[in-house]
Amino acid sequence: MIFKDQLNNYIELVNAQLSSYLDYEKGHNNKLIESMKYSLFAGGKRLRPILALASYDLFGKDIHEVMPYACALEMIHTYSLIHDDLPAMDNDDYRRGKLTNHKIYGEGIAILAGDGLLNYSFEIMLDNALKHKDMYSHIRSIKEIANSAGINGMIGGQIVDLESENKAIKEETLNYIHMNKTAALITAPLKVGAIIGGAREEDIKCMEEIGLNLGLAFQITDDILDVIGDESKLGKSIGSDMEKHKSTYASLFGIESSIERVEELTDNVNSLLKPYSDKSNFLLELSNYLMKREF
Ligand code: GRG
Repeated sequence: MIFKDQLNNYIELVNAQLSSYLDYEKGHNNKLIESMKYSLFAGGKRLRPILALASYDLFGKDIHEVMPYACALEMIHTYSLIHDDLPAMDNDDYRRGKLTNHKIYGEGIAILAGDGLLNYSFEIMLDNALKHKDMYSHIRSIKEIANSAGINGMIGGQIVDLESENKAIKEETLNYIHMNKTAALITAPLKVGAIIGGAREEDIKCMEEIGLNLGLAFQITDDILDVIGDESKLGKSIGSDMEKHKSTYASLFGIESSIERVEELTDNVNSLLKPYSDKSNFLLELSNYLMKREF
């Protein structure tokens, strides 16, 4: 299958599954479900679930096995964006060109929508794990996802990012922020796809390496786009990263070195995927595509 077809195929699968998870009867929690759906279907790229599905496809046979984890990762990602946009954090009025959750539903509901998505993601994963007599790979995957989203992952990176605002920071601190705030939740889907697909330990390790390189390259590209401008960022309001003077790769090392670093990291991803030959073509194209932000 050619890349774009495969990409759309993955996106459709994920969207259908997410819709079914949020297909609730009308009830007392109507507003909450509506606000969770608002952000979940506000135009995200579905990068994290796509990575889980693509990694699974390298090793496993029935993609539905990994779907609960792919969808849970998107829910966790969406919760983090809802909370990140709140006045207490980045105070953004727009995301993906649309009003942010709290601008539509108010801060209280936006906080609960984020909390709801986070908790529901674990409910979905554990429900799925309980359907299997041999739960090892499922519990291992859930732990992987909890780690990547928690204090030793995304939240750990976010707190250091918050504390570093308006300060000069060292390269080591910036790396910590990027590896935890961004790369952790990009690495988890690649690892989980391999774990659920029944991959060997060395392949799981390789997927982890790919995720760390890809995640860092993804964040540096984001930093570069923040400086050189990009249409998708036009919706950002007062309080965005630039106005708060957050140190980024681009501000610390300049655009040229940042681009070189992204190329270096993308080359690493390409080399790590080589042993998987044709089967890894999708991931190969995806990583090159991501760096050019054509996706
Ligand atoms: C508030 C708990 C909490 C965590 C915040 C993820 C995060 C940590 C903040 C979001 C802001 C940000 C710039 C994060 C870096 C990672 C990143 C570039 C996220 C955007 O991911 P995409 O491009 O988003 O995959 P879409 O819109 O496609 O879903």
